[in-house]
Amino acid sequence: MTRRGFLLGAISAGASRAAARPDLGFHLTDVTGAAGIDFHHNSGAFGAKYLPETMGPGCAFLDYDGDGWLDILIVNGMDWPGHKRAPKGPRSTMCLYRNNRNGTFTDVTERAGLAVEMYGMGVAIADYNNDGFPDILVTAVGQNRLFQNTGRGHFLDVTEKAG
Ligand SMILES: [Ca+2]
Ligand SMILES: [Ca+2]
Repeated sequence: MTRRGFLLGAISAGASRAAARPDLGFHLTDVTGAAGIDFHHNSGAFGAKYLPETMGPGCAFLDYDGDGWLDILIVNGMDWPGHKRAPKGPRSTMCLYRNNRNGTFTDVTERAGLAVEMYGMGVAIADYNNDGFPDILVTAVGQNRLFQNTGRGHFLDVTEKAG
C-alpha cells in the first residue's frame, strides 16, 4: 500500500465514523470570540521541543468577585530565557475574565494584579485563608505562585509570605 492510499483510507474511515455518530440531543457552538475571550497561549516553543511546550495551559472557573457569576482564569506560559520572540512586544501573562452576566466577559487581568509573567502550567482555586474569597495557586516551571484575593477585585502575590 502506498502512503497516499493509506492516507485516503484513513480519511475515508474517519468520515464514515463521523457520519455514524448518534444524535446526542445537543449541539455545541464555539462562542469564544463572541464572549470576549481573546486568549493566546504562549508555550515559548522555539524548536528545542521542551516537554512543557507540549501541554496546554490550565484553566479555572471561579467567582473571584463574589457576585454569584463564575469568572474565568486561563494560565499562560512565556518565552524561554534567551529566546524572546519580540523583545519589546507584549508580555504573555495569565488572563482573568470577569463575567458580565450577559454571556460576555471582560479582561480584568491588569486591574486584578495578575498580569504577572511566568511559565504557568496549572491552577488550583481554594480559599486558603478562609476569608470567603477564592485564592489562586498557579503551578509553574520554576516557582509556583500563590495569589491572595483581597476581596476588592484585586490579588496580592503572597508566595514568599506564605512560605
Ligand atoms: Ca464573578
Ligand atoms: Ca481567600
